[in-house]
Amino acid sequence: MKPIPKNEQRALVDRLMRACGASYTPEQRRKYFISGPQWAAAYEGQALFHAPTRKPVGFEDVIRNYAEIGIGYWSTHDTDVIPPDALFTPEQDVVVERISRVLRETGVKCSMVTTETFFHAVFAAGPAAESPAVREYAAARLCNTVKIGHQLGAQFAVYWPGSLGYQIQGAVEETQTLRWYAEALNAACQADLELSKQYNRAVLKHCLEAKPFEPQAEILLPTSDAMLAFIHSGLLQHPEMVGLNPEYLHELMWGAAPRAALARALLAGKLWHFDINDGYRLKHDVDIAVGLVNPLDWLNVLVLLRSHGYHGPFNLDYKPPRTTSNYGVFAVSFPTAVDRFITLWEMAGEVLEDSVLKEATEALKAGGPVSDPKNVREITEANQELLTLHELIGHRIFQILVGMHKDRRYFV
Ligand code: GLT
Ligand code: MN
Ligand code: MN
Repeated sequence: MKPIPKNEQRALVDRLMRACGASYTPEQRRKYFISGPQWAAAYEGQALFHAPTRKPVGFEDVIRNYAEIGIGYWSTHDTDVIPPDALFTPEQDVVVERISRVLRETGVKCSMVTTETFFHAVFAAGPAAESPAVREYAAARLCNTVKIGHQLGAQFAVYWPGSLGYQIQGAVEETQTLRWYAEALNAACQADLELSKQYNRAVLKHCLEAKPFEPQAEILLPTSDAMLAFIHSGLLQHPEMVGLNPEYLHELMWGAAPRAALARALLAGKLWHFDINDGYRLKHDVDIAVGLVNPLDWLNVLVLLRSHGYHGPFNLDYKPPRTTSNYGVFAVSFPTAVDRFITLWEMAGEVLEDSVLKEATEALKAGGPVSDPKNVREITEANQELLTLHELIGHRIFQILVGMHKDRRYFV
């Protein structure tokens, strides 16, 4: 093949995107509670061993592009949009007003705000550092984000305490650090109780997000389960205001079954917000777009969420790969991520309606007849043939994933 001239490359990408077909319209995409983070679209491809590969993109462009694609909601860190030195100054209000304007113009809604407590040098020892001044500043930042959330019409605030931990063991006393962290959350909830009255809005749903490793070497709240324990530890003044924002990959990273982690959050009534992406077990936080690594597991996750009536946001917390261009971020990366999510969500509906799966599941729940409830051999044998249905169920879900339940056939 001849080299593809630079000025023909976008047209090629567009043509092949059209050839993929099966994309949803912006109107169809807007029916789902899908949010696009500012930081995901603005990610420039940088990492510890990686120089940026893309140019900066501001919030106006991000929101306008989301609107065109049909991503109805937008989420942001405070410092994604307001430079750290401008926080708490009149410049902050100017930015918030500019954001409000572009949200109004595009019809995109701000669903979630979060505070960056991990990047700036002030958080070198974390947001619950020994220094009272750092802790006071961190708490003020959380409260300020709650205020911005109300000003922008958000329903959720997310907290990712990835820098709550240590590099050097023995330097940090864990119980004390967790108490200090709880104080910051308490301040944010207290501020919310006042601000929500002032803005005449419902309080935000405050959601903790766990990640097992990065950026600290050891993390004090590494999993969603650890966070559930923390919420109910007695340290929080308003545990009813605090729930979870699990991230699919963050559970996979520590070797968990994400679906089981989500199930535990559901049982606790704390599954409020969900970061959707994909990646590999026991590896670092690669934030690959939803469904590109584990589509079968994703389908099963969405079956669980659909069957439990989860109605919270699906936040596209992935990083467009550094091989994708600035143009590709909005031409390919976001629309395809949204469309795979919708396809998997609708497919999950088919799983729940499938007659084979229904009959198999009901039969398993009925079990085999037993006359002597203490006779171990009889109980075992009564269910032996039925248990083959577990594997049959797995096969059927695979068939649904590849469309064979709709007569799609693969001939040799
Ligand atoms: C950071 C992290 C994400 C969190 C973001 C919210 S920040 O990118 O890796 O998983 O959701 O603070
Ligand atoms: Mn996340
Ligand atoms: Mn992640």
